[in-house]
Amino acid sequence: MKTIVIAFAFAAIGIYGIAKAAPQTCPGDANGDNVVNILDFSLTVSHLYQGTAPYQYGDVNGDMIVTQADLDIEAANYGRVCLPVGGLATD
Ligand SMILES: [Ca+2]
Ligand SMILES: [Ca+2]
Repeated sequence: MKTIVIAFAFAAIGIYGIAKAAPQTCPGDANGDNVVNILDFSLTVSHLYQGTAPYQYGDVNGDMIVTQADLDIEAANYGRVCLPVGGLATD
């Protein structure tokens, strides 16, 4: 049973890119890939008006619910590309 739960969790991450965004470093980045684009909108819209843990499933403002406010932040930052924490690799 534990293996099934872990496998499901990895599958969910693969499908939705659910990695936690770092709102302080990349506002509007819902899926944590350091780019604000249609994938972030898709993640947020698919969880609209759902409660969640902070900064998960499209909650980019951390208020634990996915709303229009999250979409507004994504829209305001659309196209933003952020450096990953620690900067770029040099080799
Ligand atoms: Ca993103
Ligand atoms: Ca929110």
